[in-house]
Amino acid sequence: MSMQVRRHICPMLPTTTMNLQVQLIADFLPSQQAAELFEYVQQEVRWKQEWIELYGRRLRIPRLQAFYADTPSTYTYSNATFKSSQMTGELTEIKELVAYAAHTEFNSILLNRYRDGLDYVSWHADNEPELGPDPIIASLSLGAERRFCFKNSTSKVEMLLPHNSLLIMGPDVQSNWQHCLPKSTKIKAPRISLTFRQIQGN
Ligand SMILES: O=C(O)CCC(=O)C(=O)O
Repeated sequence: MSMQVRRHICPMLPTTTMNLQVQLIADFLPSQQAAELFEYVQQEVRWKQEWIELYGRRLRIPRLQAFYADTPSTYTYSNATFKSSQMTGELTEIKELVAYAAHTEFNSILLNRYRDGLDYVSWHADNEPELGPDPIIASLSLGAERRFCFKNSTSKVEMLLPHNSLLIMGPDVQSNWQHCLPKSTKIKAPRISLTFRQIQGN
């Protein structure tokens, strides 16, 4: 699989709304490469449905996940600890393209697989200590289009994340906003997100 970013064809769309520092790049990869990557991650990634502890109860996370890193590492999220799988050549290639677009470096990818609209992620910020202060996080969407929401104490912002779009959340987003991907009973098709992170100390 050989991939290129078409930044000259698909410029970054600045979406600075109410001081929400995010950018959404449409058609991030050429469409054939996006389709191949979607197929690759569906077939080759080691998907697992983990458990979390919430208010003293053990619950299954409402989506499948996988965690890949350049060097062996762990990532703890809502009391669930992910041990990394070794980064693959295909994932490294896409990681480098995303790092170039986001003007930063990433050493790990947390992947989420939403089997249909009943899978979701609830309100949270990616502010785990492993990410260090003010992390830049980028998320590549493949498959079904889903709503994505941000909120802080005064505002709520919603956007759609279509297939093959790259959302870049800037350094102050995780400290000032929470985000979620809500349920939708209408959506029957799967969606996968590859979320790119820089784990500190690796
Ligand atoms: O699926 C997404 O685009 C976002 C997932 C998310 O919020 C997360 O992994 O922290």
